[in-house]
Amino acid sequence: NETIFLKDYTPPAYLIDDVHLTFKLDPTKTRVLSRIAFHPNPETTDRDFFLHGEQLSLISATVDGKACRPEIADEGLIIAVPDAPFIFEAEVEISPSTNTALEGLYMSNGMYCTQCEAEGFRKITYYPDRPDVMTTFTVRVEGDLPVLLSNGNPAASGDGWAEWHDPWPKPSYLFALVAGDLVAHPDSFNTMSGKQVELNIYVRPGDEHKCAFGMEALKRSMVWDEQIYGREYDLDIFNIVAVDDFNMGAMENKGLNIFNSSAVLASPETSTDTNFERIEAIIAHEYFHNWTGNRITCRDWFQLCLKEGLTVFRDQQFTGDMRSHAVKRINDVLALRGRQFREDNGPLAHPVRPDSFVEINNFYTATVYEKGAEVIGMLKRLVGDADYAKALDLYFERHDGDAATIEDWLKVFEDTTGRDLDQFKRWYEQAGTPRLTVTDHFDNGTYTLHLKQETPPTPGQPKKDPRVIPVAVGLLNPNGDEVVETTILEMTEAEQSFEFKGLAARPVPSILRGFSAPVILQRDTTNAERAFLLAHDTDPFNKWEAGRALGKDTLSRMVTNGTPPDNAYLDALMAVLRDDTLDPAFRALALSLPGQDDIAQTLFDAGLTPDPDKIYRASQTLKQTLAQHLQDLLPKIYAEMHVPGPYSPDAEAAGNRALQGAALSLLSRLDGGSAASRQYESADNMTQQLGALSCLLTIEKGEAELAAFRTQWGQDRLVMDKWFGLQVTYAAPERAAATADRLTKDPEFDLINPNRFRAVFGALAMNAAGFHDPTGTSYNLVADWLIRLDALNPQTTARLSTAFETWRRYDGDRQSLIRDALERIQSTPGLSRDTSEMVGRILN
Ligand code: B3K
Ligand code: ZN
Repeated sequence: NETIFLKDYTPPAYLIDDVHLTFKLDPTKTRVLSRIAFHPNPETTDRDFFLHGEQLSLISATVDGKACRPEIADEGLIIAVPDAPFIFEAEVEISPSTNTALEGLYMSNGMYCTQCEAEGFRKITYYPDRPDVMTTFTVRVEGDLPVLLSNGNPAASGDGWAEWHDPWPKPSYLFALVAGDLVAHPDSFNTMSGKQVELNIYVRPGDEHKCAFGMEALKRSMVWDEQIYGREYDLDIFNIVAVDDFNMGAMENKGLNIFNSSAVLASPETSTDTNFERIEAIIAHEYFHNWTGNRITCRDWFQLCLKEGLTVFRDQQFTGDMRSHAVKRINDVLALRGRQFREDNGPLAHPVRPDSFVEINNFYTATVYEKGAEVIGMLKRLVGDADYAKALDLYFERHDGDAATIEDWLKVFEDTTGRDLDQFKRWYEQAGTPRLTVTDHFDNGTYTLHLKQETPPTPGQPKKDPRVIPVAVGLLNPNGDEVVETTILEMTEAEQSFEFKGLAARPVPSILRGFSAPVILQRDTTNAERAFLLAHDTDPFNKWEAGRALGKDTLSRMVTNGTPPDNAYLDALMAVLRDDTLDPAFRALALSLPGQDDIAQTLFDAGLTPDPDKIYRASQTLKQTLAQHLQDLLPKIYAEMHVPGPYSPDAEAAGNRALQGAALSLLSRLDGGSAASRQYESADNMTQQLGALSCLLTIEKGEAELAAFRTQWGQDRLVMDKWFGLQVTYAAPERAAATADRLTKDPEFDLINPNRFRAVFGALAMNAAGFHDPTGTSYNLVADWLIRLDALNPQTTARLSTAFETWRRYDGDRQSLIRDALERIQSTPGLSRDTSEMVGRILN
C-alpha cells in the first residue's frame, strides 16, 4: 500500500480531445466500449502512457485501429503510443451485480448506478483517471430498461438505447450512468438569462410522493446561486436520482446528481424536521458543486478542500439565508466540535490540504469539509464581504474550465485585495486545533486583551507556527449594554495584546463572536460572568456559547468531584426558556446539554482520564435535576409550542417543534411518559412520532410503541433505518451492545446496505457509555462486523473505524481492549487498503 505525496505531482503526459463510451448493460457481463482521442500534453516532455484500470476484463484494445499488446500492470495498462495525437479504443467486461463496494458501476434493487469519485471510473474502463484530465463525453447506454441516463444533454434515443452528450469538459470522477425502472418527478426552471431547464427527480415506483420537497429545494438553490454568486445553470436538463445503496450522502456528477435516498426523499409522515433540513442542505450542496467543483475542479486529490470547503461554506450560507443564521451557526459549530475537533485532536489529525495519503477515500473528512469551510469563513471575515464577492467573481472568471489548486484560490484573494496570504495559508497546511488563551486587565479606562495561541503537535507535525486568527470581540458594560460593537482583532503573532480605550468601567468581553475562528478558547472566568453573557450578549452565538460553557462546567464538576448541579446554571436556563422574545429554535438549542463525547474530550484536555460511565450518570442526573427545576414551566412550554394545522417543514414550525420536543423530553422524566405516549398516539408527522418514541425509550418504556412502529413502517426502508438506529441510540449503556447484536439477527438487517449498517453500528459508536462498556463487548462486536463488512465494502468500513479514534483518552484497561480489537482488524487477511490505512493511523 503505497503512499502518494503532493510534492510528487506531475502533469499528465497525454490529454484528451473527446471520449465516446458505449455501455451494453448486463448484471454480470456489462460490456464497455471506449474510444478516446489523445494528444501529447505540450506542458510536459513526459511521454509515459498509463491508463488506470481495476477489476476489468480486457476484451480488446487498439491504437489508431491496430491491435496493441498492452502490458497489464497492477492497477492499469502500460502501452507504447506515438508522440502525436492518436485514437485509443478498448472493450472491457465488468460485473455490476457483484459489486458490493458501491464504487464504479453497481446495482441497487435492480437499478444500475455509478459512483466514480474519487477513483471509481477505473473500475468502469481503462482511462487516465485523474481530475486534471478533462474532456467532453458522449455516452450511449444500451439496456432493456425504461430509463437510461448519463451526463449532459440528451442527444438521441430509441427502443432500448439512449445517447447523451456533455458539452462541458469534465474529469472522469464526474461521470455518471443510471439505468432502471424509475419514475420521474418532473419540473422546470427558468434561469436568469431566460433559458428553460428541465428538472427531474428519478425514484423507484412507490416513492413518487417523496419528491416534492427536494424539487422545491433544488429550485431555491438555483435561484440563490444566481442571486448571491451570479452563477447560472449551464445545461438543458438537470437530473437527480435516488438510490438506496450508497456510501455517502450524494454525488455531484455533471447534470446527473446521484443521491442516497435518505438525502433526497422526504414526506411529513416519514421524515423529521432534521431530515428536511439536511435534505435541503445536501441538494443545495450538490447543485452548488456545478460551479465549485465541476466547472472549476481540482488539479489533484490533495486539493479536495478547494471544492469541498468552498461548497460546504456556500451551502451553510444558503441554509442560513433560508432559515436562521444564528441557529445554523450554532448547529454548524456543534457539528464541527463533535466531529472535526475530535479528529483534529486524535491520531487521524491531518491538514485541510493533506500532503500525503494511501487511500484518498479516507480523506473525505470533517477536516477537509467542515474545517475547509471554516477557513473560507475566516478569509471572508478578514477581507470583508465586498472583497470576498470580488475575489469570487475573479475566481470564476479566471479559472472556469480549470483543474485548480489552493495556490490559485489564494492568489485570487491576493490579487483582489493586495494582501499577502502566506501566513494565512498555514490554515491549509498545519493540522491541529489552535488553543487561544485569553487574559485581560483594566486600568485607567483602558481594557487590554492579551491573546496567546498554541497548537498541540499532530502526527508528522511536532512544531506549529502561529496562524492568522480573526478574533471577533465585543464589550459589554456592567449593566449589560454593549459599549464596543463587534470588532475583528487580527491576531498574527504567537502572543499579542489589543487595547480598548476610553471605557468608564471594566467591561465584560464577548470573545470569538459568531465563532470567528475554529479554535479552542481558554479563559479563566466565572459562572457569574457566563450567566451574565447568557442573559445580555447581543451576539446570538456567544449568548448560546455562554450557556454551553455553564453546562460544560457544571457537568465536568459533577463528574470529577460529585458537585451537585449549580443553581445559577439551572436558573439561567429557566430564564432563557421563559424569554419568549427568543426564537424557539434558539431556546431548544440552549436547553440541550453538552454531549458525553464533548465532556470526555474536555476532561482529557484538562489532563484527566474520562470515565464514560460517570459522564453518562452525571448527564442523567443533570437532566433529571433540570426537569425538576423547570417542572412548572415544562407543561406550559409544551402546550404553547403546539403548531396547529397541517405539517410544514419550514424553519419557524420546526423551531416550535424543536422546543416542544426538548420540553417533552424533560417532562417525560417527571410524568412517567404519559405526555409522550399521548403525543405518539396522535402524531401525524414523523418529527413528533419519533420524538415521542425517543422520550419513551430514554425512560426505558415504549416497548408497545416500538412494535407498533415496526408494523406501521415495515415497508419503508428509510423509516426502518430509524427503527434500527433508535433502539441502539437510546439503549442504556449496559444493554447497547446486546441491542445491536440482537438487531443484526433481525431479518431486515442488511450488511450490504450502508444506511442499515450505519443505523446499527454508527449508533453504537455514538452511544458513548455503551460503546465504551468496560467489558469491551461493544469494541469486539464492532470489530467483528467491520471485519465482515470490509470484505464487501471497504469505504464504509474505513469510515466507521473512526469509532475508535479517541481511544487514547481512556484508561489503561479500555485502551488495551481497544488495541486488541484494532489489532484483530489489522491482522485480517486481505484487509482493504482503506481500512488498513485507517486502523494503522489510529494505532500509531
Ligand atoms: N463529492 C462527493 C463525495 C465523494 C466521496 C468519495 N468517497 C459528495 C460531496 O461532497 O458532495
Ligand atoms: Zn461536496
